[in-house]
Amino acid sequence: MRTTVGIIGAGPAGLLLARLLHNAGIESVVLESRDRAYVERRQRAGILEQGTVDVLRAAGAAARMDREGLRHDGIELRFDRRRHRIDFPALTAGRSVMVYAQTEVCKDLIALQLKEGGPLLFEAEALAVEGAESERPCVRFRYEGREDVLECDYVVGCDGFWGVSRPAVPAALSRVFERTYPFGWLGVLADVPPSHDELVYAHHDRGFALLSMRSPSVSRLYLQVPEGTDAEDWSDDEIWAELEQRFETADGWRLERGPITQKSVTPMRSFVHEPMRHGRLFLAGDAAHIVPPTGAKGLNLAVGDVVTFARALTYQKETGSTELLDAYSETCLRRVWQAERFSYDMTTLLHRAPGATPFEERLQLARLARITSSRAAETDLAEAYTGFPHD
Ligand code: RFL
Ligand code: PHB
Repeated sequence: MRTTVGIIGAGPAGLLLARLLHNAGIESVVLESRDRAYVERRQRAGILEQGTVDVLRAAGAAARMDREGLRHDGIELRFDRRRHRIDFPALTAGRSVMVYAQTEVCKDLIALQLKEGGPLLFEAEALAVEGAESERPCVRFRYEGREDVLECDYVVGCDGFWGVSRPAVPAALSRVFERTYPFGWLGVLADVPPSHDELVYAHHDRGFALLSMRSPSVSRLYLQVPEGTDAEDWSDDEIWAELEQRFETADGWRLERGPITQKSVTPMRSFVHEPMRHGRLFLAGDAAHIVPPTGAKGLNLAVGDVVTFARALTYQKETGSTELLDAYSETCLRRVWQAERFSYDMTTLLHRAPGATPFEERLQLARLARITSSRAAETDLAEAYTGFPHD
């Protein structure tokens, strides 16, 4: 099998890249190790930056998002039993975000790819990327019980944190920057209308809590839990009781309960692999970097990477110049490090760190007070949350 761009992974990065390349008249093949139902059901991100929304629209992949997505013009920060709204459009010259789940973005892109695009093979597991330094890199993969080889001009590793692409960069050339956090998020989906019409990020002595949503009738809620917690250790009643305590306000706000349909624990990590390119192998999305979910940046970064790659390859095709492809890693990493910084700031601002000293706890409250009393500090948060424009 032969193609121009071999794409490993059909998460948001791989699927959107296939769509962007298709629109630019460039052939690709997508290999995905899981089956379609699994990819379409994996619960993850919920917030699309303004720039991500714009990219999906320009790619012709936004029809359902524009019907069913919920435009959000702000978030609420809650601490000390008080509520503080951050008004995005007022602080950022009109920018906002969209609540539209990653599962739905993936469903839309899969349907489009199968209808209009090149091959998208499910249950096709990439085993290794070979010849990244040559003119003809290839992907060895297993499909329908047989091993096969996909020969490519370029390989883009969109295979997430646990994929095979990143290890194909020689260890001597790799640099990893990493931080793990001594807590995770217990996330639940519940069949109950969200108790607030915007996301609520709550700082509390008992730990962080987040109220998000999937639709007007489905809530998505998260609780900070100790590292290594098993979701099954928490009964539904315990989860609701804990959420109630962490979200409690002085003005009598109420959290509505409903049946919990899914629960799982996510570890929290910051991770960057440099460089994001080796020869003709390019890394995109979670394959190259991870952010803790507090800043809602992971999916949006994946989108930024593949937009950068598609633009660079289109430029090469049109002008013969590899200038943008050569700048890929540097261009992406500028944005990646801003998202790392913001996600780290939001995480350390809002979580209770085990072992924090009283001094550090007071500093955390001072940071919250600063954001809620200074328009400059609030603007900084609003700009980063709604996302920096793609450069
Ligand atoms: P993905 O989605 O992990 O997709 C990688 C795909 O590659 C496949 N794969 C392989 N295929 C073939 N051969 C192999 N050898 C393969 N190995 C792996 C996998 O099956 C999979 O289908 O990576 P991608 O595309 O880079 O997308 C990244 C995003 O999924 C991720 O950053 C976000 O979900 C992070 N995230 C959030 N991001 C946001 O922008 N906003 C949010 O609100 C947000 N909330 C979250 C999140 C992530 C969370 N978890 C579960 C980590 C909330 C949570 C709880
Ligand atoms: C989500 O809805 O899953 C979500 C929203 C905002 C975050 C993280 C996750 O910061």
